[in-house]
Amino acid sequence: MSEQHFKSGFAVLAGLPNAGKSTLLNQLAGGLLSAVTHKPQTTRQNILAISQGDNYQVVYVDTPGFLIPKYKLQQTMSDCVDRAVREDADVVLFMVDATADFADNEKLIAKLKTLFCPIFLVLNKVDLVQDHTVLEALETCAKDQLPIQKTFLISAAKGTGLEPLKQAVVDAMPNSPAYFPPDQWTDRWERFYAAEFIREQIFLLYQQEIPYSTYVEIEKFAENLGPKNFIRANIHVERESQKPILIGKGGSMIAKLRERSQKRIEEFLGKKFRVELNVVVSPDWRNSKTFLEQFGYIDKDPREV
Ligand SMILES: Nc1nc2c(ncn2[C@@H]2O[C@H](COP(=O)(O)OP(=O)(O)OP(=O)(O)O)[C@@H](O)[C@H]2O)c(=O)[nH]1
Ligand SMILES: [Mg+2]
Repeated sequence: MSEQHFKSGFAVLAGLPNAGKSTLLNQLAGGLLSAVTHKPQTTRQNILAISQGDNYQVVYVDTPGFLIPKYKLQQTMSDCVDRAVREDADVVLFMVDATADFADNEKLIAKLKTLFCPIFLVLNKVDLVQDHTVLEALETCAKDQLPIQKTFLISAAKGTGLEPLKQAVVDAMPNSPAYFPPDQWTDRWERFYAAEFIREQIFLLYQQEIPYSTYVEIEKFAENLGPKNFIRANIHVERESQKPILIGKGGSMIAKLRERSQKRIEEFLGKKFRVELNVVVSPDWRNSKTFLEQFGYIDKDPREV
């Protein structure tokens, strides 16, 4: 295949929190690259998954759920969506949970209206919809407001309806050489995934504000040291009062978290790890520019370096 006919570009998944973007990314990537939980606002940063074929390379971009920011961390999440749809996208996959209220998409639609790239409507969770007319109504509603080029009915969780979507995405890619080396399947490294999967387990294990108030920092990632590799992570919380909740009575909760995180990391990285967790209070970090920079959610201001 000559370079001339090679297609490559970025397909950006955009949608409200909980629409199923990360579930779809994982299906498209054929692996568990992005954290999925039943709670909204699981994804905090853009995550890439690279899909390769003989004559194409599609870079799928999972973004945080679109929301109106209430605190600085949410502002950085919203900036991620903005950057991905405006600067990167060759096609936007507008993901809609077919069981949710479509009217909630109003602000996201206003943003998508300003784009020049093609938009595909992806109606997700169709496995939960009995009445097909609901899907038709959603499509009509979306088409009334946006220049939808194509519509796909999928169940990301069950993996149905994905082939036509994948093919349409490849067709929408411009002629371009590949952006990444052929054996690369993500832009993130093992440390990032270790932190992300510990965070995923926090989302699954704890209630209310705790998941939203935590940041996971990998303090040490050591491989090839004896029979087991070793990860030490600091879990940052916002307030002193959250520390005992995270730890639980007699350390029961943190022990459970450690066990589940270790299992998840081992599955993903395909190696044995010993995981050690430590809880640290970083006061009001979600609203602190200094902490958000330190945690990598915002780039450091070069004038201050
Ligand atoms: N029944 C059903 N559930 C789904 C489907 N796709 C995703 N889900 C569930 O919906 C929930 C949210 O999925 P995610 O993939 O984390 O959603 P997201 O859009 O990435 O959410 P944020 O990262 O918070 O923006 C999870 O509990 C998924 O298992 C689907 O096709 N059918
Ligand atoms: Mg997500």
